[in-house]
Amino acid sequence: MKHIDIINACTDLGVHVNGAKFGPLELTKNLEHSSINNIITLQYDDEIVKEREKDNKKKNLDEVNKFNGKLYSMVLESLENGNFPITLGGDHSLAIASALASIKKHENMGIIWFDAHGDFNTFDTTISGNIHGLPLAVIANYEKRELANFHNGNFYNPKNAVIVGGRDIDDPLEIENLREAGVTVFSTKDVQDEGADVITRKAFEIASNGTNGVHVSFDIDMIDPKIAPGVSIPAKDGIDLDEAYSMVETIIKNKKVVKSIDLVEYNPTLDIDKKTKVIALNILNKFLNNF
Ligand SMILES: [Mn+2]
Repeated sequence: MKHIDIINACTDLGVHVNGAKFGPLELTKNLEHSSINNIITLQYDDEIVKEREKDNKKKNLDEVNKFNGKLYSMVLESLENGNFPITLGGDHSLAIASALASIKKHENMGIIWFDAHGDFNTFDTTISGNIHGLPLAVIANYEKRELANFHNGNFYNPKNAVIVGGRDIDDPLEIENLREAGVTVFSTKDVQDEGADVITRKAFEIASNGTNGVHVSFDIDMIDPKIAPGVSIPAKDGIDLDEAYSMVETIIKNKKVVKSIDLVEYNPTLDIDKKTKVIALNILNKFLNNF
């Protein structure tokens, strides 16, 4: 049954490294699957010159908001049509739009953030000024001032927000943000010690507790960069491929509660021998085969 909408969110406005904007089209250019209803592409205006200066704490703020406002409408429309949206990135700032569109539709949701990074900075605590370091804080209503101006619905309760695979979280300020908000963090070491399936099941228990569903945001940089080098901000000593695929299987086992998915941060310009592309396509196809 054709019911999955793939939304290509071709952006790298949220990070000073270029190239993630080419990820979605690289993944979908020859993609065919009986589950796909539609493949929709959103690109930003090529005239925009991205800000790369280290000292700007709000890089590309207006352009990120403009892009996300359009993306939010596209994801919401897919949900309103009764379809299942998979948003392909692109840098992780796009999840502000996709996750908030999903909670706009479903009103009360949890979120699982598979990521090497916390993405829980605010404009006060960010070191880089890259907006892809803030989305989970925005979604969880910890930093919403300027980055969710297109959204008039609920936010995610941090008590139903879980990070899986974290290992590169800014010390001490971002860690303090997460602790103060009450977000659960399962580190890469937790995954290695307890097993990917166990940790992912725990994440679903927390995210689905008292909610109408779960948004899954899967950042490919959670995987070790030796295995998946095509990402903008690699963090060493990541999880291995068996663990990543085990997480995907557990996501699929919980598909009744999963309402929407992101697959983000694949950067073709930094990939080596298409290693990361193959992994991203494997994960995408597992979702297409099972949702
Ligand atoms: Mn991320």
